[in-house]
Amino acid sequence: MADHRPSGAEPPETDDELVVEAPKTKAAGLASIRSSFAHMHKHGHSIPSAIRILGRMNQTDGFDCPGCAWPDPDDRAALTEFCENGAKAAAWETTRHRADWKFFQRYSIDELARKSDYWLGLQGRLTQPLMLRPGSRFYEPLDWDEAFTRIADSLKRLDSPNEALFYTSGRTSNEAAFLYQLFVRAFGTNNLPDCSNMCHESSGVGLGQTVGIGKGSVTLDDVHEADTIIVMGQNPGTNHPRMLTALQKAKKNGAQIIAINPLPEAGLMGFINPKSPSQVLTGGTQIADLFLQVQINGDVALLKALMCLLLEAEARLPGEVLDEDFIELHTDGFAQLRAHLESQDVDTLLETAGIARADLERAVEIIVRSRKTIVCWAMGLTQHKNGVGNIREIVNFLLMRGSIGIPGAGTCPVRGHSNVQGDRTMGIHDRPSKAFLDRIQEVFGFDPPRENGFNTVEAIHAMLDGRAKVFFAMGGNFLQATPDTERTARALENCDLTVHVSTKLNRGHLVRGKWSIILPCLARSEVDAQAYGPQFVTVENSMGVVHSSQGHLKPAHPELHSEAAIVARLGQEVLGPETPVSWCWLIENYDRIRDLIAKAIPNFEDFNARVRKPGGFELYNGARERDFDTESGKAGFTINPAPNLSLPDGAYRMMTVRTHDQYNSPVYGNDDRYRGIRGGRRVVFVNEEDMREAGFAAGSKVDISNDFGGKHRIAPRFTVVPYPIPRRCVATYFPEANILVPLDRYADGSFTPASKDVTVRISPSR
Ligand SMILES: Nc1nc2c(c(=O)[nH]1)N[C@H]1C(S)=C(S)[C@@H](COP(=O)(O)OP(=O)(O)OC[C@H]3O[C@@H](n4cnc5c(=O)[nH]c(N)nc54)[C@H](O)[C@@H]3O)O[C@H]1N2
Ligand SMILES: Nc1nc2c(c(=O)[nH]1)N[C@H]1C(S)=C(S)[C@@H](COP(=O)(O)OP(=O)(O)OC[C@H]3O[C@@H](n4cnc5c(=O)[nH]c(N)nc54)[C@H](O)[C@@H]3O)O[C@H]1N2
Ligand code: SF4
Ligand SMILES: [Mo]
Repeated sequence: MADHRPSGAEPPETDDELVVEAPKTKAAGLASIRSSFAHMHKHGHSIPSAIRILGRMNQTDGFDCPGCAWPDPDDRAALTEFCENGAKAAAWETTRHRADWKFFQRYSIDELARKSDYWLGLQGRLTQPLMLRPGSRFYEPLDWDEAFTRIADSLKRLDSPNEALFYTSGRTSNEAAFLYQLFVRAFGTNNLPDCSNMCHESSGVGLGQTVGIGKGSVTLDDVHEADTIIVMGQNPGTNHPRMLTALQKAKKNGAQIIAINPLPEAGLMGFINPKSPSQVLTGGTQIADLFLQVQINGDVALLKALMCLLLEAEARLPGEVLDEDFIELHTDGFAQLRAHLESQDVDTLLETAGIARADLERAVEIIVRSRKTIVCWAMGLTQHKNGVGNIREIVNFLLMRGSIGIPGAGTCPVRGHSNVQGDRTMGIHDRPSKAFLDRIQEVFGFDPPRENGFNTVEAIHAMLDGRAKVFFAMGGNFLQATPDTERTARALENCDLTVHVSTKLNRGHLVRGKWSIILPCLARSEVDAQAYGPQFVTVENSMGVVHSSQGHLKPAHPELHSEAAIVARLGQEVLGPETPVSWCWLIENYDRIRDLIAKAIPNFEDFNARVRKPGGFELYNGARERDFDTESGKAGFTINPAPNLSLPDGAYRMMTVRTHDQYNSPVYGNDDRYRGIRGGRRVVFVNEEDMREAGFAAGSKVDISNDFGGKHRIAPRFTVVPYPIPRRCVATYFPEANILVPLDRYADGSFTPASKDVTVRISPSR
């Protein structure tokens, strides 16, 4: 077995006191209020200051929560329209701590690499540009002018614009994203990998192919009106907590909820709304009416079995289950799907999924009550080799029942980062459509590059083999968000220059190209003052509502630039007289950027006026209107093979999930309250029967390893935690286990790394 040598690219093995308790069966409650304020306190805020900050979050005149992309209801609660994890995101961003130049004088990158991600995040906001010279182990301060000159020189020296990579994370505003993609395309490349590549890309591809739009079709009102809501591969109690309020409202209106997940996540089982004293007293409400404990990646088999049972039900109740009129008028390919389903053996499918027939029959009973069915999903479905197939099966299921484009029904991919959907709308895409590029050409008068750029997986390969030499990141943490941490680290180290535009220090800054630069930026909770006064920005939530976000806090440091201003400066320095726009003029007043967006991006006519309406406006969505933007103008049924889920002897299927105390790579704390974990992150959840068979006790120290593509990978010293998870399935946390996710195992058609289905072996630690 190869030795494991920590490279500094991975989180160190912290020796926190790990405490394991029974998992919770309900989310939120008073503990969530305590936790919100504890996190604000940890970042230096008194209770009045916490209330002042949180009270403006998600209000129409305030700033958009930097957490997830869940939409705001029209009837917002004054001062309290946020959840525990939104409060943590705000605390992390608005921290009173500062990682200034003295901090970087004190710690070398080697010392910083030995600190935990939690510790790095506690050090506070970055205040000035920093540079790491070749051979140096200390970041040193740099002035803004020199930073831009150096970056521009490196970009201009490249043999081809395609040797540069421009990554984006999903917090970037529409204004900054629009300018960024414009600059990158005017520079001459489509190399715009983004966090979507690792996230909902499979949703975008699967939905685009079948219903003609890569976004969900439902609104928040639809969720409230639905009769059945299926929540698959998603842990809303942690990752989209206010969704529980919407689910609760739907239940009050008569909806039944089916949860499909390998884990009985607390937020799927029950919810105690902390804002309701009666719920706090009575113990809240049950969320899932039916919990289907699917095995990891058993969803295609489950959905096929479900559709087979629906066909059987239709045979018993002709005309009541299928929506023949809709199928006839609006879809293609149903006959082939029906023939395919009729050739399937339901018992084999059920066995593959790990679901009992009686349970699935119960699901059918719930579903056939009404056509108002919504399917919500997130990473449990997209991050699989067959991630696109998973989404297409959901579409098959909805289409056969005509459950799309009517109130209370449709597709609901629940997005992650707060503006990840908007970034795509603005053109952050390594594979832009011809129509999009034509429009850029028409409006800006230059010929944008037409060939596809690199997505995340391709970008790592390009850095590894020297085809890409400059890596520029607009936010995010490319090192820890991507698979195969050691390979990604080598890829970044192979660059001539790495640049990170960031609010806070993360491990990605410690793995450096020959030269490395950090540009600190304003956060969206802060006042963004430009020549025409304070500016607001805009974002698009998971349901296609575009609205404004106005920061009101004093910037963490007077010298911080906004992301939009950083892009503009870069555009000016790099493109010089060849530039398609006057960058400085645009930055004086963001209305000017929005006027350009209105010209270049479909459905943004009159943007400045419409976005000033409190709550913003809803973008046109074809699928919502049954106006399917596909070649035939119809929605397409598809046939997707069920994956072979056999495992080699002694192997396990591992999913990497988030704890309740992290936002992707930023770690807010070392607890995962709902799953009963305190004080540690290096845990592996294992079924008790499997533990017995393998001879592991609770608390055993194990090494997790695998072999893929000729490479042996090992993540040492994890603690075994017995957990109600299906046999041969295990769960670990992201990013600790990313080292085990093979770079070249990704979703067919979307390149999304299969980080929810990693074959591993588990052995006692040596
Ligand atoms: N507080 C907080 N909020 C966040 C984030 C965060 O890190 N912290 N991240 C944001 C981002 S970028 C995103 S994309 C979202 C992520 O939101 P989620 O997708 O909810 O996040 P994960 O932790 O990856 O959880 C995946 C869920 O899918 C289940 N699952 C895994 N494999 C399978 C499978 O094969 N089938 C089924 N049916 N289920 C499966 C897991 O048990 C888990 O419940 O959250 C966003 N919001
Ligand atoms: N194994 C495994 N890997 C995964 C996943 C998984 O489930 N399992 N999930 C994937 C998913 S869904 C996603 S979305 C990616 C996330 O990938 P990324 O978006 O690249 O990563 P984050 O960890 O969200 O980035 C956090 C960093 O962003 C910076 N930041 C925060 N706010 C701002 C801001 O306002 N402006 C700027 N410029 N910078 C800011 C801070 O420096 C912070 O450290 O990870 C993916 N990786
Ligand atoms: S649900 Fe998401 S957007 Fe809403 S407050 Fe919580 S983290 Fe923020
Ligand atoms: Mo994500």
